[in-house]
Amino acid sequence: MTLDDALQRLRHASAAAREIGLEDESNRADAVLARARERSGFSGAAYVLALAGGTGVGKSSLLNALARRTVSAVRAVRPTTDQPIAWVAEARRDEMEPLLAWLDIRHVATHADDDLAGVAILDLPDVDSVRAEHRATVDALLPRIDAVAWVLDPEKYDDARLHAYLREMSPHAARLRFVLNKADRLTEVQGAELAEDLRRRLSESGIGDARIDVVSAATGHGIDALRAGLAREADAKALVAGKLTTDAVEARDRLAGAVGLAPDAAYRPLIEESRRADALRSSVDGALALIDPPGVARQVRLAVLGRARRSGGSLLGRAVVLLGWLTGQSRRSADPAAYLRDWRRRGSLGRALNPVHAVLVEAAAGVPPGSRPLFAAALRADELEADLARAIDDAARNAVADLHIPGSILWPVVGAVQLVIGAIFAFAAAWYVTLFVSQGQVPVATIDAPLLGPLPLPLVLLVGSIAASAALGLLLSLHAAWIGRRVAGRVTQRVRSEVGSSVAEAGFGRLDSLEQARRTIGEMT
Ligand SMILES: Nc1nc2c(ncn2[C@@H]2O[C@H](COP(=O)(O)OP(=O)(O)OP(=O)(O)O)[C@@H](O)[C@H]2O)c(=O)[nH]1
Ligand SMILES: [Mg+2]
Repeated sequence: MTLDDALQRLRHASAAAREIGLEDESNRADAVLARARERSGFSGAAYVLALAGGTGVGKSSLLNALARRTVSAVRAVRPTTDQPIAWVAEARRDEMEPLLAWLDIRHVATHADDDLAGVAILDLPDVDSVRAEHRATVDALLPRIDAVAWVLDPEKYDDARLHAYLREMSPHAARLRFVLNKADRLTEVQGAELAEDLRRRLSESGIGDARIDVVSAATGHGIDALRAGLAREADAKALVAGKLTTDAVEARDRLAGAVGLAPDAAYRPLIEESRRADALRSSVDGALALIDPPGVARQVRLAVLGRARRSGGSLLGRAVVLLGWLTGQSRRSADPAAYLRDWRRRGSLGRALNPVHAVLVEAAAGVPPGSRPLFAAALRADELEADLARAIDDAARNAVADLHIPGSILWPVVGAVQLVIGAIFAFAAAWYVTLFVSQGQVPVATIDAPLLGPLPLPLVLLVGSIAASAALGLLLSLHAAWIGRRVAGRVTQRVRSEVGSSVAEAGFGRLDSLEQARRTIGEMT
């Protein structure tokens, strides 16, 4: 991976981490980005190699041996070196100045050795003495250093603290080398054995095939070979880019780890897709059981029928509608919006709540303990009940937001015919009243019906109007039922989709945005 790619990937990952509230992790990643930007802005003509190690191993002596003169003080009192000292090529000094200032190096010695012009060597304070500030100085400096030569001696080559340090630095193994100093105290065989043992220990700490020089700063043994090795590391630019790329990859891996993703493994959701789908389906089913789409459909059908009866009903039918309205019956049985609004009366939210709740708790448990509280807070599982209730309210409102109970131009026509029939019925009834009052003195016309013979006209009118009104009423009901079914079908479909999307958003919206961030952090470029 190129440095630009690694930085780009880290930038995206850091922004995604910040979006989901991983502030500290994101700040750390941004510090790596800033460091990379700063280091890239300085001279790439030479890389910076630090001599690091415990007190008294001979770091300063080694630098003096490389320089063939005293650059850094060596004394019997431990620890000796308090401040880092840089040893750079005279010709590069000015060019290196801003980089050394960035590293806060105040002591600079120069040399005229062209072979080592590509490397600035730092003698550092120790990492293990009683002076805690030495360790602090080194810890602050090391992340900015391009390469490190760990200096060890026969006593300190197997220190547990050293290996803990090295394990942390193992991703930078390509830019680490090891100098086993004070070889004059060992026979050649002992020196070789120690180097072999060190190689084995390093490999256990994640640094395979380590470069080890066995030297004596006191006698100069191995110093030329070490100098040649350092001179061979000619491509300072590539080395610096390699260091910064490794930093960026490591920082990205840390972010991935914080959201429960294994470094260099493909993205995996906290909750498997099928498990999430099952939970959503159960939750939507639970919500629909409360919303009751068949009940809503019934209300719609009755509302359509009511409207048909109001505009096309017989006189009797209209009276029934009016009565229903006056008693509030129609508002209870033919008001889909009110029926939807009342979903809470039809049971508890448990069936909708529990499947999602279980999944959210499981999701929060899927990230490392450090980020768990943050994920749990972001998922807001404890507010899920209120959120779901709100979501169902919204769905209930939206599903009928633009619902209007349709009419038909046929119905007023039927209504007018019903009025005429009503008038004929009233006329026939009045006729009978007249007959009754006149005690049969009024002559009555008859109509000859086949089979039945002559039938009195008022009777024909009376029975005929009742039959016609009933037949029209039946037709009206059938027509209204047909329209009602179509509207109810549309409404229930809408109810289902509104509930589906509202519950999905309320239940999984936050998990989905966390997953979106995890996906960005885990993205491989
Ligand atoms: N026998 C032997 N002694 C050495 C060698 N290199 C250094 N010494 C001695 O080891 C002691 C420590 O050397 P320094 O160079 O000051 O060690 P340092 O690692 O810089 O120590 P601090 O500055 O305290 O971290 C001195 O007494 C040196 O003379 C070596 O190759 N052989
Ligand atoms: Mg020293």
